[in-house]
Amino acid sequence: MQASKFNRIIYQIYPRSFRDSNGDGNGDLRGIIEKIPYLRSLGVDMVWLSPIYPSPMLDQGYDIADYDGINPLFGSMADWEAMRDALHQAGIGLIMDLVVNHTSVEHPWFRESRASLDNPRRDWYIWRKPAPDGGPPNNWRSYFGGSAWTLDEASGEYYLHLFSVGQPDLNWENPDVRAEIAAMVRRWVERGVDGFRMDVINVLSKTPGLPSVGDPAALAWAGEHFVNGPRIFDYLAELKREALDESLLTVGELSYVDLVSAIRFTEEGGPLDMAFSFEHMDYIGDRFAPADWDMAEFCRIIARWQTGIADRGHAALFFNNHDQPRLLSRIPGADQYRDKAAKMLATLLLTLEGTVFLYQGEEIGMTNSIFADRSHLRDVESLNRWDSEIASGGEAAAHRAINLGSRDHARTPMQWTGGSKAGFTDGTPWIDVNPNYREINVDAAEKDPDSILHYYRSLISLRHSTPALNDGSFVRFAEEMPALFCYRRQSADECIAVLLNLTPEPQPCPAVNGERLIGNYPDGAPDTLSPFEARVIRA
Ligand code: TEU
Repeated sequence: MQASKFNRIIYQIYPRSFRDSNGDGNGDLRGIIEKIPYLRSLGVDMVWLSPIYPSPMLDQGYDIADYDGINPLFGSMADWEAMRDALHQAGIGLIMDLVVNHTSVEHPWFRESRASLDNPRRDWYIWRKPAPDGGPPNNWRSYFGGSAWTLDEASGEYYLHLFSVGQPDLNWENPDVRAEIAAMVRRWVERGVDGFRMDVINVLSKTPGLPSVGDPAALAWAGEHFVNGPRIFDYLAELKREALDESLLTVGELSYVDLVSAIRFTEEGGPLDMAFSFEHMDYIGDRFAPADWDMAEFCRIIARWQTGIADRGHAALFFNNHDQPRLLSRIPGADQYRDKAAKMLATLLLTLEGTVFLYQGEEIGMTNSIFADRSHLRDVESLNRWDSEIASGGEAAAHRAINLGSRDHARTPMQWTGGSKAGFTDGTPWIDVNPNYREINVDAAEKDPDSILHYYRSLISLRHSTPALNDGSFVRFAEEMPALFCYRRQSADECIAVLLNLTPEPQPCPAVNGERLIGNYPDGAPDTLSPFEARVIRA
């Protein structure tokens, strides 16, 4: 079946950790080419590549120094073209990461901007004089900790960086900045990409005057003057008009977004095809000091978004990405039932309404890793957090925070084999391989007909061949049973029922008659679900 734009299944590759072809310890584009047969056999329709542009890698490539180049760490433009062509030959589309809220401090635009107060590019970034006490111009906090402002000693002014100190925010108020970004996007379209994942795309527009926020530490306030700012819809409409066409797939990453605004971004005629929202990941609060993971709450949020966005906007569905600890490691009881819990989560993800995004390693049930000390961490946010925990709580507090919340959990190398370095590299990997690679790897999963990997394949193929799973409405039932998540996907001529046990204990469940399409246990009693059991039934 030819998947419509919205029915595609998309696989996120974190290139530095996917496959290293030249033994330098860093994943690369030739490594991706090697693994195209694997992607094809999984049945995915597109891949999204996290950034591969030239970058000092302070934020692992989300700090871009040249929008039109390829980081030599990953290969050359010729390698990129070879990868694009090989993907296309395999029938797989290519989505590039568009990071335009900020550049790297190494970008020539920023070098010029910081060179002098009267440089023509001074206004391309957000510069302000110090507050009367000499401190930052307002109380905004960086997403990665500390003030969002850094003083440039040479000019005596501060620049704004919502992310790391190496990622100054572009000034989208300036029409030259917008024109230059649109031209850059057009160049990538001409190079043959099939879509864009737009990094923190709802924070481009800041409230004029850059007023301080109510309480910089409180999530509800944190983004008050830059999340969905006053001109955001104008900017994105302009970008769409100037650079994008309908054949491209656009997915926005929306920071701190609520349902109402997510719909505005993705409704018919809106600026984006679909959007990632974070309520189902962020309800635990601070990732490094989270509330207990609560599957009932997680599913309640999912159900609310499913029902709310239906027919109005379009959701990009995901449980894992390069910014999140592995979901499998967060769920109470899943350590005892890794295989069953991974398949239950897969069943949930692949039977919801929206466009499905998988993250590398999820399909073999990869888990969080262990970081012995600071020297094993690579992520700028984790390093910042380690330091602040050491200062306030000491070593034990730092370990606890990192083990719960570090983005590095998602960034350990893809586990291809049980051999040396998990078959990721012949060299020394840039970040340690998770020690569990001997049991959890693609090779082993290929050989086991009952593996998580084969289960993902079956689900992907089921979704591709079952219209109701793509277009059917979502209706929850048996809501009075908090240990379960049950829903129907209903289209004009088909009804699919999904029954999930969210717990590591057997649970009574409503009886649903019909043909069993897939499940993670052999057919059991109709009125009981085993630990983390998932059942999909054509009702
Ligand atoms: O992430 C945006 C971001 O802020 C996330 O860290 C988000 O807050 C978190 O996942 C919610 O739990 C994007 C990229 O995905 C990330 O890798 C970059 O570091 C960041 O933008 C800056 O470009």
